[in-house]
Amino acid sequence: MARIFSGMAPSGFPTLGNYLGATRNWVKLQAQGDCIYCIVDQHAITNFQNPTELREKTRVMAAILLASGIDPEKHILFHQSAVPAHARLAWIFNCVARIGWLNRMTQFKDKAGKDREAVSTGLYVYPNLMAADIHAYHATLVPVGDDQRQHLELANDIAEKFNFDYGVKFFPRIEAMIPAETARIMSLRDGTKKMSKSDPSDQSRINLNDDSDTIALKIRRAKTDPEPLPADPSGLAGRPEATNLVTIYAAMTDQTPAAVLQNLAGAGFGAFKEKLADALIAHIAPIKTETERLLNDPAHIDSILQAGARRAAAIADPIVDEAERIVGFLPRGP
Ligand code: AQP
Repeated sequence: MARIFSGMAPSGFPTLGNYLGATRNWVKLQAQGDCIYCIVDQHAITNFQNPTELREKTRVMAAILLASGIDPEKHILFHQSAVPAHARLAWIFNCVARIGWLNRMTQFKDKAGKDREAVSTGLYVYPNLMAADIHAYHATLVPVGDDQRQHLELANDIAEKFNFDYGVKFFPRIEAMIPAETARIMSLRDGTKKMSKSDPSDQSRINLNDDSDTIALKIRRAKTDPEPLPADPSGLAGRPEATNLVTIYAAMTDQTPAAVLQNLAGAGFGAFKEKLADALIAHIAPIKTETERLLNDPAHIDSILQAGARRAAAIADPIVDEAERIVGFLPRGP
């Protein structure tokens, strides 16, 4: 059976972008392989996190993933910092990856902005830790959104160079699983920017723990243009905000964008936004209710994550022990 790995950073509350780009696939993939899902708190601190809030966001993220349908009995759900194998392998990968490779990472350029000298070194080597997250399990399938494509290519380059430098065939190639139509959900305020949980504007995104009134308001305020909905997707060219809302509605109602437009051609955005808000609320409200129920018992959430971490470590430790042996470290001992 294929081993599937993916992670999500508790740098905010999960958004509709995380859900459509990643989580919804994570849930479906549970029928197809052994899944290891990781709340990557070590990635989250590449930007400063208030410690109390980080603990809260980690638990909320776990609760939302469980409420969305992740099964922690059949599969593994845990927090990254609880399995030291990730950091051990990341250090080896820091020494394998080349600075030139990291300099090409567009996510670093986007996140660092103009102030490159002032961001953390963790943000710079983040893709090496992400490669370690995956390779520590010899996972081969990685469900992610389109924004992570370049990082996965880098993870393959690192594995290839490790194998070449040490004359081994130790790390397998990994394959990205990127959903065709919802690979990149965009901000509600700017259709050219990805929807992001750490965007300073809460109005730019739908959070999976937003209540129904908040969802309706955010959709009413979402940026659009004055044209009605066209009859087919070609009429959305050059209209990023309209495209984004149609993509979201199509995903929420399990249709293609073309089918949505066939049915709603000529409708104005006022009426369309009401339909969209209703579809989102119908989908998100049950997740929010279950999330709140789970959050009433934080100790139970912690125990699920800790049990997951023990099972994750049992897989990763021997693989990372072997990687350390290959590079020439003495055994850690019992
Ligand atoms: N807007 C998006 N559309 C589609 N997929 C998305 N993902 C994130 N945003 C979108 C996918 O969600 C998974 C988890 O992402 P992450 O938490 O590791 O970090 P990220 O990609 O950097 O997501 P955010 O929301 O933008 O977080 P911050 O604000 O912390 O940077 C990934 O599979 C990602 O592709």
